[in-house]
Amino acid sequence: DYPDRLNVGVELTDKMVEKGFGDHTALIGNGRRRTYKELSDWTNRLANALVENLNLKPGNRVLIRSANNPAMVACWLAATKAGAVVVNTMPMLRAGELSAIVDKAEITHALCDTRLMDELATCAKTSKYLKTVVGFDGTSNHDAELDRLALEKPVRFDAVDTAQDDVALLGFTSGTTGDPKATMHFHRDLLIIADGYAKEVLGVTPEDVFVGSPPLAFTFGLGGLAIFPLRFGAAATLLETASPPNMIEIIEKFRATVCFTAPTAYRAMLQAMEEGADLSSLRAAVSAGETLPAPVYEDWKAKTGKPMLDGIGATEMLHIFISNRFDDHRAACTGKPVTGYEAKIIDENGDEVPRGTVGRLAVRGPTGCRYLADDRQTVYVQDGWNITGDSFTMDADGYLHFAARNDDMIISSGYNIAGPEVEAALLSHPAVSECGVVGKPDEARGAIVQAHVVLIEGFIGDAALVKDLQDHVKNTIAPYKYPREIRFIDALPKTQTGKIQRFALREAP
Ligand code: 3SK
Repeated sequence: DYPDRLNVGVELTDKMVEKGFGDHTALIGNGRRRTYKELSDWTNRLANALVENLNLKPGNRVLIRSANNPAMVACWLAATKAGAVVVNTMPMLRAGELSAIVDKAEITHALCDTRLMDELATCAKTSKYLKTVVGFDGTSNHDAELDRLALEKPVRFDAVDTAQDDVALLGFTSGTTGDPKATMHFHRDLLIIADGYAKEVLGVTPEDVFVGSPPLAFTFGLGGLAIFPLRFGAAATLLETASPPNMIEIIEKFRATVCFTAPTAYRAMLQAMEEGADLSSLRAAVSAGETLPAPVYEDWKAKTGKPMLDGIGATEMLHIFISNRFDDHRAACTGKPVTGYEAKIIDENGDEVPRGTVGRLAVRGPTGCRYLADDRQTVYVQDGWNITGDSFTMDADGYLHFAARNDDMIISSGYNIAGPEVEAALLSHPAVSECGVVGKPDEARGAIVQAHVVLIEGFIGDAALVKDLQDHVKNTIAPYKYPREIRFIDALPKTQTGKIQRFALREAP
């Protein structure tokens, strides 16, 4: 239940000060710590500058371009307080990708870390929408135009009186297909994910300190590294380069308690623990964005005595909607729906399949997909259910088990083979660092299983290793699933959010 008039920017700053969190640490990053009071003042000054100097109007679409840092969070909150619809973007985007977003979202204003200005300036030169571009200092030294404008402004701002169902955020997703879509999320949606998943599953308290790697431009990161801590008076540490060693340093230094990252980083952390890293402060290790291989889950449990919380989310749904729980978790299992969400497994006709049968995952709940001006809306939402594009089974006890992205299913000689299952088998071989498995068209079989493998340093990709990997898969899962073709590559093609671009592997010569 949320009031009709609701501004999520105010809820996460000024309201937290009113609730008594003024002196608590809110953000840590770039060598500085900010309290909730400082964050509230900072965002109010910025919002005054956006309105008075940059003529920002409620409903204007504002693009923010930055790596994860406190200034990016402050800009997002300030623009939200001023009633804007925000599009957070990642630093790696080039002018062409930025232009596609600017055109699709009809962006009028852009707030950009001055270190990342070039590509945005190129995009603005030819844009019919983007007329106002202003720099901020991502290093928090307040040394750029927007910072200087803000410093002269009062620390009070009359936030725009938005409705709970006004759009606050556009989350862009290129998915694994490369064709961008914008998903609209209301002010209330940004609180629902905190009051649902973060409260129910993680039990966040003001004592928590968050750390993690997903970009704030990705709703996984915005939730996990900004909304969840700020909603409960906790602290967020923000890292511009969130490599495993940097995350470990922060965990040790600030005794971080909640970590959001993907299995590949957890594998590196497990290795670092062998070498003495102290991750004992972590009480919650959230894994999402990629399938969690059972060995990583098992290893984590064995080394830390705590579960790794695997979950699945989607930009369309805003955040995680199915998850394991601290007191109810298992390997190779995504868990059960977060309170408020329902899930079912359906066939091509939309009928529910028997328990244990692979089908398409359909979910509904308090958040859901609303694409901006996109025909794909009617594909994603059918009869009020969101069809996420993932294949799952639901077991007799109602637990959900990931099988594959629908387009990751390989049909070979009449067998349905889930690419990620073959990947998990390959990953349990000591020579394999990362891998992506796809179907390669084949006259006799329809498709064959083709694996693209990145080796751990020191291993040589020769015929003997191919045979060894094939035998290893045959001994690990049903033999018909083994990769008939194995290619060794230096790195996997990935989306900016770290997901394997299987379409690029399929297209590889
Ligand atoms: O699993 C994902 O890809 C995801 C996407 C958006 C938000 C949260 C998550 C975990």
